[in-house]
Amino acid sequence: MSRWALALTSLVVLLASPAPAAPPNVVVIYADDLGYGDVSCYGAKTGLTPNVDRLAKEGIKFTDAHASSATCTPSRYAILTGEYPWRRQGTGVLPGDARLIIEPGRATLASVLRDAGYRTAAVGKWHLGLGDDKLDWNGPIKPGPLEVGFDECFIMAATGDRVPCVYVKDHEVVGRDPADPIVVRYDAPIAGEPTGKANPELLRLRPSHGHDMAVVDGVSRIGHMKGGAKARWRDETMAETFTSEAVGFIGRNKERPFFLYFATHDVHVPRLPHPRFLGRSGMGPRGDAIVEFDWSVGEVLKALDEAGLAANTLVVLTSDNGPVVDDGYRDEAAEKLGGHKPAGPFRGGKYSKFEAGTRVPFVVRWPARVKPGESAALVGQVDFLATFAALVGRTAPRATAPDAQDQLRALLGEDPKGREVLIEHAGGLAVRRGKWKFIPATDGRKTNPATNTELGNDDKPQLYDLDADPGETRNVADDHPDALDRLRKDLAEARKGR
Ligand code: NG6
Ligand code: CA
Repeated sequence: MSRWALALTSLVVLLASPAPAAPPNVVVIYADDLGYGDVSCYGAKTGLTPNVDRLAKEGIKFTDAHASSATCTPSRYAILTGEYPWRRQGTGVLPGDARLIIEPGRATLASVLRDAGYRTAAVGKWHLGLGDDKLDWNGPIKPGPLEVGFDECFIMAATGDRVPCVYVKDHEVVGRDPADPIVVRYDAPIAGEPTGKANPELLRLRPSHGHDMAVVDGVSRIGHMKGGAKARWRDETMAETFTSEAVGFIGRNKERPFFLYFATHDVHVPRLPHPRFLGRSGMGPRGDAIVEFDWSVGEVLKALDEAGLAANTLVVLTSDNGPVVDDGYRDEAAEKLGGHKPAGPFRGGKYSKFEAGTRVPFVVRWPARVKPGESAALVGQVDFLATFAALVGRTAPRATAPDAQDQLRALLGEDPKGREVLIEHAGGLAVRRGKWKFIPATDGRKTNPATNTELGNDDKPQLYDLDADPGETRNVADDHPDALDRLRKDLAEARKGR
């Protein structure tokens, strides 16, 4: 062989040999209040959520996966910090003017990936507080996502039903107008501003409980706000707005690894999906919001396909807590539910210590690495920081992420078991070990009549065998003293931080 031919052959061999595996992009799609049974692949009627179903078919569908808590702020705190929120005061559902509850500079899921060379973005619902005591909505809004590991953000401060009803991009309210300053208060009404309570004639969606303060876009909210007329969001275009930000971020980052935390507003109240989704579910606005959520998922998947990034992008889709039907507005959610079971086979829902409080849909897709299938491993969002740190060859800081375990093998479908023990949180705590679930005795109320939720409280200790009884209907505490004792100890150890 001539020297040239030899050189050519080596070049061909070099080009044909597999390139070192590039780190995968990471996309977390975080739904709000989406229940275990709210998507077709987890038991809802066929065709309701084709895009979520596609993701599940191409990935792993987890059947025992959990948000850390049965409400939003604590779950988001856990997913980003790797610390159970019940270790910290002030991590309950926050008002829209709360200060940031994650210390600037603390290691988060985002900062770990950023430090590993990822471009990071938060899009959608934040609900972890913004700024400090002196926050002025008309000036720079910080600290916020950019101070805890995100390179960029496009968010709402809290929830769709809480003021301020404006978007925040990086450090600034979008559409801010110095001539029409924004005032936000939670302690008292603002003189001269209408409220849902005093001016029901202004409302196009009425509250069923609470939600009778500031009127924005014909909907009364929690908290009071004045000004910012041009900056106020329209509820019907919120999903579109967030989705186009998510899609834009993917498009801008084809050439480098990225982490997208895409936290949708759907299917939280107020449920006002875009008119093109109205009637699509046959279940009223709550079902239509599920269809809208599925559309958002489809747009993200399409963006990954079009950018040629789908194969080496790890997508996780999950929810911040279980489902609730009436969460405070007269939106016909209960009346139009029909045979739909938002919680699937589980008992309770959002706010509850029963399984449906935290057991949520959870799908992982990474075509380059993960074999499609189903997993019954016990997994929790509190592990994301350590798990994704491991994915990029790093370790989680034990001091600030004490509860995050590296569960990468479980997430990739290589370990069928997952966690030994997982703590569930809904006000108080419950604990899981294998098939067992223990809820300590408590004098808390048994139901929340406003939302019609069974909260899981009882004055006797409760033990359930979830294999035999996933619906937590038979308390077997008296029949299994050993299991009861084991789980009691698990809970005590977890409380101590071991
Ligand atoms: C509750 C609200 C509920 C919802 C929830 C937070 C009332 C009566 N109820 O206090 O509508 O906003 O807080 O939801 O105000 S979460 O998903 O953000 O945790
Ligand atoms: Ca929520």
